[in-house]
Amino acid sequence: MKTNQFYAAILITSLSMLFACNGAQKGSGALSSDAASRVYVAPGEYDEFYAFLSGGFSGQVSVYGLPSGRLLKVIPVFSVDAEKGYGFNEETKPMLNTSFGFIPWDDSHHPELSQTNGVPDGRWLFINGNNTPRIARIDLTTFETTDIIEIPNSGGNHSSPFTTMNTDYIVAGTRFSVPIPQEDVAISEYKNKFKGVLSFIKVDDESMDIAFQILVPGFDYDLAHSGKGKSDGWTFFTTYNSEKAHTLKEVNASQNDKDFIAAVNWKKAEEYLAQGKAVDFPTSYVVNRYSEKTHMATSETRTTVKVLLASECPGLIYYLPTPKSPHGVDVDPTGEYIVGNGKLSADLTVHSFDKMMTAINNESYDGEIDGIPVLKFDEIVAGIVQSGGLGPLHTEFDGKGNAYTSFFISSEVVKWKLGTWEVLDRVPSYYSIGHLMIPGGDSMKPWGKYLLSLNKITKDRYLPTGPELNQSAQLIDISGDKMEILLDFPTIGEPHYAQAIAADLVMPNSKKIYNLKENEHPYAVKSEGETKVERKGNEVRVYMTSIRSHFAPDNIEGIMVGDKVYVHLTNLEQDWDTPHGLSIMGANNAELLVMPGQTETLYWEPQRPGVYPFYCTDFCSALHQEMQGYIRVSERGSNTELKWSLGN
Ligand code: RUQ
Ligand code: CUA
Repeated sequence: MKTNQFYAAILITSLSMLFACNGAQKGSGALSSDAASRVYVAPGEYDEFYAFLSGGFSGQVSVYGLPSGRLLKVIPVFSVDAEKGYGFNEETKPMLNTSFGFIPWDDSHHPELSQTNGVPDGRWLFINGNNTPRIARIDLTTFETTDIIEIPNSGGNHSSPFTTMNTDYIVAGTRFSVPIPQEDVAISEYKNKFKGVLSFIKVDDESMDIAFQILVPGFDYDLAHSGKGKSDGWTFFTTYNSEKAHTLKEVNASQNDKDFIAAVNWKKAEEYLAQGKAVDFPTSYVVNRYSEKTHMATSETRTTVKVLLASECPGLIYYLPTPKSPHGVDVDPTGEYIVGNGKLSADLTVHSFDKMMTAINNESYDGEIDGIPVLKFDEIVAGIVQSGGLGPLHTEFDGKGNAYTSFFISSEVVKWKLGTWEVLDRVPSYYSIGHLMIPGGDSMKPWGKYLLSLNKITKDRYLPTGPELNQSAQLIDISGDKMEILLDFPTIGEPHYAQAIAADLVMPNSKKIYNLKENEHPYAVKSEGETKVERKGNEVRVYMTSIRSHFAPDNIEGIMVGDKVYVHLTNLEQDWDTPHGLSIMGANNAELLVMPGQTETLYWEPQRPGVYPFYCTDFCSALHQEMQGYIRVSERGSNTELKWSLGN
């Protein structure tokens, strides 16, 4: 199809979709009669899967149970969260530090579960921050964010944080190329000065750091997936804008018939690294880690990063020509097929890993770009899925030889067969699907029972809520030959991507309390007897405890206007699900929500003399309403004695 014909097709399809949306009739939405019973999880029963949905512009991760679609938790990651005090209390503020300072918001796109032998293992969930390039790790024993690492030399951290099959690395590719190192240059210098980097981040139990970056041509790097099985050792990144356009990109970056999938041999990169081929680039990036022992996060600034220059490392990268500005790149469970989802195309191009290796051995090149060989298209293509739909974005697999692709423009999920490339089934999405997700569907062993369609537009699916409607997810049963829609549910923010895992791989490890005896917070107290208030100059530290249903101390006097007051609250409870909250009237801050055995700190600068109540915000017992106290604030320089009490 010629380009303008193609755009005409897009236009027609989009328009017809719009009419379809507006014309939808309510009351006729019923599905097969037993759909409801198949998503019904009776009161007191558990869901079969944990699903982790990105919050997009909310910066968070939300956890749902599947098949019920019940919201289990919202995990604060890249955005401050007043509900949990994340980014407001002293302990978690450092999590949001970057080389640009404290950044309380980001745009999170792709949750990614850690894997062992190519299968999600339930240890960690990673997610990227797109705007100020970052990657976070969430510990799945606590469902809390434990690490956030900034990615230097990057702009728009989109192709991230996809893992290798043993979580050797998680990766990050720059969506927007930028001057590297950053400098003040004319934007029209794009073609000469702007470059991309692909980052490989090493992960272990205690830390995350950038092992190396690879300097690559100034394209846009959109998505990634690593090889598995026989293709382990390779990571594939899609590129668009191989035109290197810097203005009116929607037209100028869509000129070339084919862009590329960059196949990166990271085992080769390790060899080059060992040979000392990497260059130390001066830079600045911040690594933040929350310790479960001290209950505090700390930030560290790193000042160099190891960079391999793709042009000087033969065998490190090959380009796989792929039609029409590919978006997602997805590797099937066997590791043989690399699916390029050309978002401006009707067809889907599937490359063969074996053929790629043969082409590399035979040096079947179609020229090179900045020293990176371009492989001959015809020699690497395994097959083409024809007329799958319009505007393919992402593909996942069911482990039974089938693939499922989201088509944004024609707004549908299409099921097709690996190897024969025939289309088997299609089901509409409501509306404009982006990613789709099968539990384990990008791993070697998918749980091929359900598929979640993550939709960009909601329109008329729910009761209207003014101009803004929540985005929407749609659960589809893929266990039979025909796909069946079972359930719609609203999401929080924009669920770009999601991951899901069998509940029994996570549930047994879920932590119930923090052991109070192991609490190494420097301002923790382990009993009411140790509680106290200390003044040093105008700095006041309150060592406070909570237990049903009182704080100790509960009355404090002798605080002055302009003091810097730190209330360190240790929750003495050692029972599951017994947090206490703390809020102080007039504190320019959020509440604290302190888990059993944990210590958190509320910072407060009292502004006016008076007596200020504080109270517990989490309904914790029959006497929760009694769980309160007072802080007396006197004029600066007054001689009110510093004293505190409980029970008198
Ligand atoms: S995106 S809809 Cu992953 Cu941010 Cu494809
Ligand atoms: Cu403690 Cu309410």
